[in-house]
Amino acid sequence: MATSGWSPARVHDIYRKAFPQGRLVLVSNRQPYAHMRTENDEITVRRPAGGLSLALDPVLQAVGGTWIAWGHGSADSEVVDDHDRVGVPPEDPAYTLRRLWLSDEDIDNYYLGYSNQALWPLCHNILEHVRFRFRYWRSYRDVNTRFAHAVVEEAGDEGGLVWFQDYHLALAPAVLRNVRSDLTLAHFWHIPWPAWETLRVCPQKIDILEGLLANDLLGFHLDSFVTNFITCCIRELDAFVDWTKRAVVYKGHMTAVKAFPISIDVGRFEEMAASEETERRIATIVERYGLAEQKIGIGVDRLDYSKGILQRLEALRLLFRDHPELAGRFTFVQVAVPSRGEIPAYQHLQERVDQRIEELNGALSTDSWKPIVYIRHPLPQDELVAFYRMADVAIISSVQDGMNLVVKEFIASQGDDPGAVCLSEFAGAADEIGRSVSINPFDTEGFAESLRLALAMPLEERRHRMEAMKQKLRRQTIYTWMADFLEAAGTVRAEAASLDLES
Ligand code: ADQ
Repeated sequence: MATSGWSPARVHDIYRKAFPQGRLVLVSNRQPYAHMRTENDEITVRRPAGGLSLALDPVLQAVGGTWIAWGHGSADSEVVDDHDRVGVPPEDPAYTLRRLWLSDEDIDNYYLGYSNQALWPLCHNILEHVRFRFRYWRSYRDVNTRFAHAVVEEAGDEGGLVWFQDYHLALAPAVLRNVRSDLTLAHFWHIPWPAWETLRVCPQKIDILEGLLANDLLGFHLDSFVTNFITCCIRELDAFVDWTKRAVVYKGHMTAVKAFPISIDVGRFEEMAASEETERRIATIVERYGLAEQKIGIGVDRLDYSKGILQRLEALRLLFRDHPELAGRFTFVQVAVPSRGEIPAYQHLQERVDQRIEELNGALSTDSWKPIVYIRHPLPQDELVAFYRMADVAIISSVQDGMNLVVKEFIASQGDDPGAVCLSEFAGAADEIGRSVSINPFDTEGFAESLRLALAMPLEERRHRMEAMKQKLRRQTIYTWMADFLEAAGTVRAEAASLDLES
């Protein structure tokens, strides 16, 4: 298997080659472990079911160092020492988790406010949901400053890398740069970067750009996001740009801005999917939801307006309307985890999705069949894999998405009788995957027709397409992503030093 040979240990070697002495400090909003007090008054440790924290944790375990994040577990504050640190993983500590505490006001304003009602919709170009409030911004600035101060306390004196994750922390690099010019600062932005025409509506755009330009390396999923970011720097800051190197020089400091398309632990998904346990799970699922002799479609999403779930339901409505022969023969399984439920736009979305599914099921169900199985809670990864593996078609219909890992998880989970992939052209993954059935979620009729074609796709064509997609995916895993990023972080300051930045 082409993914073999990549492992946390190899990423460790790459890190140590780049930073022989220096400590790795990773900074993210979410933490990799939460300590929770149970009803029996015991403390348990909760780990995320999937996502980036799960993928980065083995690397931190291999490299050592510190992870700084918001401590949101109900017993988090009880297990830390006087410096808010706790060793993790709890059973055999390999690195330090440094927790930062947020008040309810911080959560409302920094997290639910500026991060998720200003930057998230702005970067996804969904301006109807953008809310700018002074109190959101003040809190975002304050929390970012506190994250930066925590880094100062954790970074040690040997240089090393500070690696920021995502849009919650756009200002922290600039605060840190002012006090620790010896550290290499790098940032990965997990969501799209918008065109200048969109960014310009943001009242704090200059601070955001300046915050990110304090990094030595800034990563996005796609080169188109890199281009958007650099264009914003030219339009707003009059920065000097070397397009060939994808480098921005601003106030005498160079930031390399590069694309690093993120991926998943491909080998792990392939192994899970091929296991006998998965076979057993599939049998149980078929039984539980009455899916025998059905064509099965699958959608797995956080309930977010960027994922195009309503557009997908509308395309399904047209598909069933125009192809009544599918009644009783095709079931769509929507697994949707409620997300950011305190925000009105998300509450509204949840209501509309619930209502549309109820309407569709109400109008079309028979005694022995309903068109949509709706699962409204997170599933463990091994159960998700079973759903992926049994499906005949996956629908990913994002109206805008940085990458989208679900499609990669689906591909890695396919076997000899693979499903077809209907993938929005507006998901970053569309640039990567090739050979999917491309859909435009804004063109509902075209979308429905693509679904019909995908469901009718002969086995040989599905195999052919899936093999091409798998080959590509195996070359780009979460480990190659980390290795590429860390290698670039290791050389970026030497590259900057070779330029005459003052001229
Ligand atoms: P998201 O928008 O959260 O992240 P996405 O790429 O869609 O992420 O991945 C979602 C993850 O959550 C997947 O690993 C999936 O398995 C898991 N998940 C979703 N629904 C689930 C459920 N019901 N039960 C269990 N697990 C579920 C952001 C950007 C993306 C980018 C990622 C990574 O918006 O564009 O791909 O970061 O950089």
